[in-house]
Amino acid sequence: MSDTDLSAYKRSAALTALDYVKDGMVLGLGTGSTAKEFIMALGTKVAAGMKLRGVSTSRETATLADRSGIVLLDDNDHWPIDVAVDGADQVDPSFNLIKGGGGALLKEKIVAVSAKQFIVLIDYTKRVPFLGKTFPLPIEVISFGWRNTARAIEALTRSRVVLREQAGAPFRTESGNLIVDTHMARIDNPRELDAALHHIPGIVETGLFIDCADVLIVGTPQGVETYH
Ligand code: ABF
Repeated sequence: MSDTDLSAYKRSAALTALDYVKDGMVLGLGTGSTAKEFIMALGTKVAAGMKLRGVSTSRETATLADRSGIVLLDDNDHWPIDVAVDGADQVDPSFNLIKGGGGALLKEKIVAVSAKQFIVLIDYTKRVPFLGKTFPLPIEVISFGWRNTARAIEALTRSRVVLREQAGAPFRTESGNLIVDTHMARIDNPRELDAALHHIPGIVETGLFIDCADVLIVGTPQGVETYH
């Protein structure tokens, strides 16, 4: 299935999420191609007179939000986020998520847990019987001693850990950190793994989003499915 084919399913999920947006809301705005569909669709609401404010999870999203006429709150404000909307890389049957393929997992998690309601938008290919295997778990680490941190992750997970690169150089997050992608055959207990990873010094945040999703909207060839 090509990305072009999947974009129609992402878009249909994004359009369904508009039902959760009301005039005057503060929105948490995710990052990635599915979140982009949502932010562009918000532009039609703003053009029709809706007043929306937002918190952006990346510079790319900030640019899109600006184009859609959404006023962004300052990083230093307290954010009264009504609804956060974002994509995901994998979703398991308990609606636990892997996120971070786009490299924005830290800001995405801060925004998701700050929101009264967190809505996850995916195309149907992101649903998996268990996390891992087809997508490595991204983990954001500080650069100081990152090789030691990576070794500790390898020892804990008994998995291969790969430093993410971009254009031949280490990928840097917007917070200035590195990302290591952890190739796990199967994540049996995402909650336990997330807790154990947080005990390793040097790990800033993991791409495991446990008990975060309040609503899951899935674009499928048969139509849109919504789960609460
Ligand atoms: C963000 O975008 C990330 O957490 C996730 O890695 C990615 C999903 O990608 P897309 O929406 O482009 O499929 O939500």
